[in-house]
Amino acid sequence: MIDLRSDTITKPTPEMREAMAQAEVGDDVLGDDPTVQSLELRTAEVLGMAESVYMPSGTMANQVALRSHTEPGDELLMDANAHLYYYEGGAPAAISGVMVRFIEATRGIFTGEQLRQAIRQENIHFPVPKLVCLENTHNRGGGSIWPLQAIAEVESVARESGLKMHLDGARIWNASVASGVGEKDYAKHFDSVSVCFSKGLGAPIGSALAGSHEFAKRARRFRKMFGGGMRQAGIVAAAALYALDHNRGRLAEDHSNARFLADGIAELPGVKLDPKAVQTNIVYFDVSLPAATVAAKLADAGVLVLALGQSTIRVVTSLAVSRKAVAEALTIMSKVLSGL
Ligand code: TLP
Repeated sequence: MIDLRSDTITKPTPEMREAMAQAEVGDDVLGDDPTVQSLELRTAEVLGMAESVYMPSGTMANQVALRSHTEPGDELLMDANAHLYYYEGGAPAAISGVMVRFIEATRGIFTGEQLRQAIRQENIHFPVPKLVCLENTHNRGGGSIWPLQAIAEVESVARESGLKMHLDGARIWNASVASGVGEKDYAKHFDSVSVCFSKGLGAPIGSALAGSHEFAKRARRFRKMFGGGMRQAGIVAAAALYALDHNRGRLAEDHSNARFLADGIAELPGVKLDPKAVQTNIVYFDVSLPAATVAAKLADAGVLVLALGQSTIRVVTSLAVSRKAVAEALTIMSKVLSGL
């Protein structure tokens, strides 16, 4: 099977497992795990933020961020395809009791002017706008990268109205490798940044949430409340630390494989795909038959993809799929789609 469903399917390599086996551990809820502490320091350093808090998942990191920044009844501003609204099980409403106001976006990206139009002036009839959320790279935007200038414009509008800024940076590593803009240069525009080690970086588990010391203190309290306080977590934090220090640079390979795949898929019958839109490791395309039917046929032939909606399919490259595997997947896809 060639698995192109996500970059979350990566498994720890022997070197990563060795780092896990050697990890010094302790009870992290009691503040005793040296490996978790090293990971939190190293992550904060890479992001240029004061502190970071290790989290079991990207979803928990995002939702702890929302809870830490808001009070029930507050309003968040984001695009309708943002992971933290679209894919997190209604958590903003269920956990933080907040409302979401949408900004129309192109591939997940909107302008400062659009944000300005969406912010309502103070009035007792309205919820209190609190937090602007961006996602970089943007998953449902097709792995799109927020241009730094656009982030700066959005930030300046947010600050004029006293709003805070959160970044879902699950794939900030991909954005940085592809754009050449350092993680720090993205992060400095935000009050909080969530990052994932368990996607393209290849760790089995784990995320982090970064911000000021004051923010991190609040985040630690909510992490515990949400059940995310972990004991000898160094065993998995060691994998994240290994991933952070060894697997960021190689993401360029995944991006080149995604472009190769996109160029090939765009030529197949019944497919709609603009290869120029592919910026990182995520490729979306439309098919003329129901996406679930196409995905099932591809699975029978040995290629796993994700059917999303009626006619859309997503494929993602990662360290789990070499150039050779990607080329083989393309040959299989060509046979299957030509035969439908
Ligand atoms: N994304 C997963 C699915 O949930 C869709 C994937 O396969 O892409 N932020 C972003 C931008 C994400 O893409 C994801 C996971 C998360 C947050 C959540 O991370 P986890 O799965 O660790 O909770």
